[in-house]
Amino acid sequence: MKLGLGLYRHMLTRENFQFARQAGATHIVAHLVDYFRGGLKNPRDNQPTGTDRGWGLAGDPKVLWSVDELTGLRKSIEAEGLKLEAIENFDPAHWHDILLDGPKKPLHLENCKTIIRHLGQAGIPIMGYNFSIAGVCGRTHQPYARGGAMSAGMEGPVDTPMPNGMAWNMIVDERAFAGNVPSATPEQLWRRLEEFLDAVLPVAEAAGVTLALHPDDPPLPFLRGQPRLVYQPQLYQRVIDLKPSQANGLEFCLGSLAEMTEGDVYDAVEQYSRQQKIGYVHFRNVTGKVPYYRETFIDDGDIDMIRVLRILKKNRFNGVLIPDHTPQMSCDAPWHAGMAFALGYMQAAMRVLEKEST
Ligand SMILES: [Mn+2]
Repeated sequence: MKLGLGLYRHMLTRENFQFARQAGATHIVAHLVDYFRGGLKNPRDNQPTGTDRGWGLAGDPKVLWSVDELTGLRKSIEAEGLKLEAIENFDPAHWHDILLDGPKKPLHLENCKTIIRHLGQAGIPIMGYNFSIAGVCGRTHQPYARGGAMSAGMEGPVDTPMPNGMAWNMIVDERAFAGNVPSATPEQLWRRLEEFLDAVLPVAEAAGVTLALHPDDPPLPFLRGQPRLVYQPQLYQRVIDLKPSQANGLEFCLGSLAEMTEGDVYDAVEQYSRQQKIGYVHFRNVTGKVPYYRETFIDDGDIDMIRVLRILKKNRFNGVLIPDHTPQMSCDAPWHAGMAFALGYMQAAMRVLEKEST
């Protein structure tokens, strides 16, 4: 198992690569979508929050991440003694009509194929994605965590409809007509995923890139009137069985899995690591379940993180673990302090496990 750190787009700097290395990380997971164009409600030193209008404006629909850009990023990370393990998330500007089943779907399928090919050419092994119409939304930010640390949570169901022009909790069309995005059915959403996988999996296989699906965050069957895909642990199996392929993998978010109302997080770790389907792990902790839960410090939630590591080790998981989110710590660098705390805990736990015999 390897220790990694996820960095948002504006954090992809030499200083932050050094920070990751200093905390013992060997790998980076990079976000290339800019989630922070939404203004003051969306502080750049925390995970993205946003409003009913989401995280703000999506990227440039005409500009796909190029081989040069991806290769340059990989090299700048390697220059600091780290490896680039994954890119996390497609830009909604590039693929929203795959999620919405809109008129640009053929173009957007080509976009995703191109981006996956570019990752392969740039030597980046994993593309993380979150196949969600409404995206990561409906959460609250309050001093929920130990010592009054600011963290994310949920205070009940969110049914506010999604306005036209939005997808994946970002704005993809500023000039959209008034009104709301019509609700899809769960069957339609699964069909959209199947069409997506049919189109991109052969390309991913040829490019040597693994697609890794994040479960829904928050994991509710519906949010903002739209169905969601993986909101119970068993639904991950449905994704795997839908298209058997080495390239059909999971971005395994422990926090989202623990927030689910059914199943057991340790059983899920066992089930999916045994099948060797985990691309990389979001190693974070929570208390409670949807629609009432809170993100916690890594040692302070419902999940026994050491027990999770033991299961991953038993099943010979050899990929990367990243902290995903942490509460903000009270100091001049709230995000970095939170991440350093999580990385230190993970580092110690992994060292202890290495010394245990299996
Ligand atoms: Mn996650």
